[in-house]
Amino acid sequence: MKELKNSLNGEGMKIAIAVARFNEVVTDKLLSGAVRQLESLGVSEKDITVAHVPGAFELPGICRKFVNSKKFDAVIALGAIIRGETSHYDVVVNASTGGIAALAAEGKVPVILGILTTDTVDQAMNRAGLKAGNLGCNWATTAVEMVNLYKEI
Ligand code: INI
Repeated sequence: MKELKNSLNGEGMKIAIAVARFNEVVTDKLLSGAVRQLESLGVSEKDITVAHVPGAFELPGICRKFVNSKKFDAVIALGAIIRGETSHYDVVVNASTGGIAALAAEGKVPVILGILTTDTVDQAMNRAGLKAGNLGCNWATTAVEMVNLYKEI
């Protein structure tokens, strides 16, 4: 049996992050958590590219552009969709998460689903570092782990 090696060494990796401005008070925190964690895993600041888009609905398109550019080892999509703020919550959730999932499943490079879906701003803030840790950090870790795993195959 051969078991593939897992590693959290991000040295030399080029990472793209797409982040939605909608609910920026939350997504700013996700972004800084992700960047901080990438750097702590060895990714150089100059190798992190960030694109800001209006909302989570725009994330799948820009992430596809990042993937197709072949310039990045992984792509992270960051957003916050809050039910209290919108009547078309379900439309935005389904379109953004479905688009990211479809892109990720193509398996070209790891595409990380970093979209919070919550009922309230408080819940989102808690998951962006106020109480429960910053999920942006977790998603950055997932990106680095998956890049190394893809390289093993
Ligand atoms: N976009 C979000 O990222 N989060 C939301 O909670 C949200 N709400 O509430 O509607 C939201 N809507 C905007 C959407 O993502 C698009 O930017 C817009 O529909 C234009 O395509």
